[in-house]
Amino acid sequence: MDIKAQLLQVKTDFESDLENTENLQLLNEIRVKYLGKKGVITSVLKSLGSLSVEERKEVGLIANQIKDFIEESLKVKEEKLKAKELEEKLKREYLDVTLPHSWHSIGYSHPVIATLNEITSIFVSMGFSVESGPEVESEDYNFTMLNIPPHHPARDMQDTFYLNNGMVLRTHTSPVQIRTMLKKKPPIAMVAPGRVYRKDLDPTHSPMFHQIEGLVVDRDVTFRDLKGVLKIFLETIFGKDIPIRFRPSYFPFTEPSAEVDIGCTVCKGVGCKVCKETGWLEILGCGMVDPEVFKAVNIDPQEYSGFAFGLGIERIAMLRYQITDIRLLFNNDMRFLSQFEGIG
Ligand code: FA5
Repeated sequence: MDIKAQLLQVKTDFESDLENTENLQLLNEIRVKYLGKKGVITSVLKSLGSLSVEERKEVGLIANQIKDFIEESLKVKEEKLKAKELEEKLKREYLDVTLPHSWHSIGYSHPVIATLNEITSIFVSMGFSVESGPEVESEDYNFTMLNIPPHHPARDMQDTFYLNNGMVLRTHTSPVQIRTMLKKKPPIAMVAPGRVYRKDLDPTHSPMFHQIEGLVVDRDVTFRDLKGVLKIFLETIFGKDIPIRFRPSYFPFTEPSAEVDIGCTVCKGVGCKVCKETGWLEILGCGMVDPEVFKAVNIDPQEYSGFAFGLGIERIAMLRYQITDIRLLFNNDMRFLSQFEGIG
């Protein structure tokens, strides 16, 4: 076959190769096959040297036309294939923005923690600072410096977990009163939320529960101040119309002492199982700081006076959400807990 015929054959072969090419990788192989260094066109062009000048001109012209044709055709096909690939990719990666999204819950506060945070923030809004202390506490801070000497029967009021090393699991948040008064000089207005422990287990008592302690120490602090602060707090949390009563009581670290009752939130004072038919619910303990406590932390009781209070958080959460068994709060049953989504 002469060179001209060869070239025409090359063109025909190229056209059929191109026709059968359906992706960019094959297209590149065709480019190499026809236009590469060792490609068909290059080798035809190299062989032109063996021709006469006339023939070389003629064949050279045809060869270059075919080369241009191949280059142009490759370019057009490349664009087509690229467009096709893009279209397929878009189809493959189609995103239906109207589909419902998969649900990931972001979590929410436990009803006890939500109540604790809410109570803390009410006192913070009245100017109280927030203090903390350890859950493993010395007997001194948990009892002795709070005017409960060793072997005093008052220690039995709070069934205590004793540890082997002579420490205790704190039975109340009151030791944070001692820690704060040792650390800070009056005026003091602080609350101390935290976990406490007692050997207790029944529908209204748990071996681990939460308390929040309050302490105010300054010159001329009176029982009226205590009543005012607690009234604001209880009305904020239970509503303006909540009946409140102060009942004389006894705590070794306050004198005089009181317990505060609110009108039963379940029966509205008529009498029911929750309030044991009394119409009232005990909500917290409080009183004026006993001079013996001031002496233990080197604060002069002639110069300063103060009040303190302590309340159980679970008790408040149970009243607010009408929970009848404290153990529900600690079983971690999602059917129970999920009812509190969005409360805090
Ligand atoms: C005290 O713990 C005193 N420290 C409170 C106090 C502080 C009085 C400052 C005066 C001045 P009491 O033992 O009553 O007091 O406990 C306070 C509250 O903790 C109770 O009213 C009750 O709501 C809650 N509480 C007590 N034991 C448990 C328990 N086992 N489970 C859940 N809540 C409890």
